[in-house]
Amino acid sequence: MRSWSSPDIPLLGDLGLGVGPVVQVHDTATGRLRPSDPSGSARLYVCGITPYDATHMGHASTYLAFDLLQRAWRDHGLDVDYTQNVTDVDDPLLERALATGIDWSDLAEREIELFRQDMTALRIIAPANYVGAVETIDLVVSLIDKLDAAGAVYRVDDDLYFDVHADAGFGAVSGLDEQAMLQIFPERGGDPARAGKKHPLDCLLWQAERPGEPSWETRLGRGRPGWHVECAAIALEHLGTAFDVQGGGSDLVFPHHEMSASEATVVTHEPFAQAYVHAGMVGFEGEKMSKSKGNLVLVSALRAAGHDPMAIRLALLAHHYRSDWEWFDDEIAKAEVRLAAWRDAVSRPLAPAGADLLRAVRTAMADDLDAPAALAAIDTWAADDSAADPQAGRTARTAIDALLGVAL
Ligand code: 5CA
Ligand code: ZN
Repeated sequence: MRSWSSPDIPLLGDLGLGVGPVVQVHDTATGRLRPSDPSGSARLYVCGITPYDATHMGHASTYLAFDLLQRAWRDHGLDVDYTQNVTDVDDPLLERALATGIDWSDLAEREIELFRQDMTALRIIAPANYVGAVETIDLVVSLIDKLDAAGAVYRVDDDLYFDVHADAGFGAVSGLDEQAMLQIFPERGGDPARAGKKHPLDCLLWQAERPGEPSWETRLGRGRPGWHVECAAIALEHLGTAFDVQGGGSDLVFPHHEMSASEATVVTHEPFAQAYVHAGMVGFEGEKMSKSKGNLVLVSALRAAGHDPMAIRLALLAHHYRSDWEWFDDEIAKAEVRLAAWRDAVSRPLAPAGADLLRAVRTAMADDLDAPAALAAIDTWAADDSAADPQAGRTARTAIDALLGVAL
């Protein structure tokens, strides 16, 4: 489906400013920082929205994290091959459509368009491949056929399930034991208690048609894809195996990323991704911000209230992507003060030399995307009134644009 338009990203290397260091990112599967320095393009898959109640600040924070990763990769001289999905047919979307009386595909289209507008306003790099589940039915069917050939599929009534123990490495992404998995599974779309399953953790691959719900005629019968296999199919098709980073919020570690990885590995006999990178959860009023709870701060509402999208971006950048944090309404006012100070600072005819600042920002961002450290370095530079260098303001403006995506 149509993506959105990416912002222009200055290449600091082309401006004679050298290249940034190798990027280190935290991999959930190993619990360690790992260097991410592929030869050729870096391949990135980020799990996209389920399009209802888009775009809240939790979504924005997660997509910003992977925008920062791409900026750091590019600064190191890499090209980036970026794919994102849209879960445009799934239970929560259909439930919301039913509850509001809006056609499910109209609801999805409306929310995807709002998401595109919010991402554009926040200057978030767009995926080259932006792919909906409803565009992916054939790919899913063919992946399920391959899983079946590998002996990993069984039927419960007319639905198809994945036998998670077909993958000897099941559990390697989350590192959770079975008891912990069993606790989380039903909270995140799983159905451990369904009669007829071989193991409670086995997950749905294909759901047979239910009355009043959308379905597609395929050689598996009339139905629609399960959630995890959608992302496995899209990522394999557009990025291949062992791509560099599988990304999303930490609520996707289990079961979603665990299941997608196992389903892909059973078919390809290769790792799904090299690293699993997860953004922390943004909360509001004491709980995780979520569509199902309704405690949302929407990017579009902040924009409609007249807040500069660059201040929204700066408010998000003030938190490390891996931390869980809570949104408070005064965050935007603080970001507006910082934005104004930075705009003044880069406009000075003479400013403190920019080389140290560039080094500090690059070092921070290559070290697991430490945006708060980068912001602190820029604050220090902006507050320093030892005017010396006529180029420094321009260098700082360009570096802040390239590495943090903030247009001053
Ligand atoms: N469509 C699936 C992924 S395939 C999905 O999780 N959709 S979503 O709309 O619920 O979330 C979209 C992205 O935002 C996911 O990466 C999710 O992990 C992330 N996300 C959701 N809520 C929050 C939150 N409160 N804080 C940070 N990230 C969040
Ligand atoms: Zn996904």
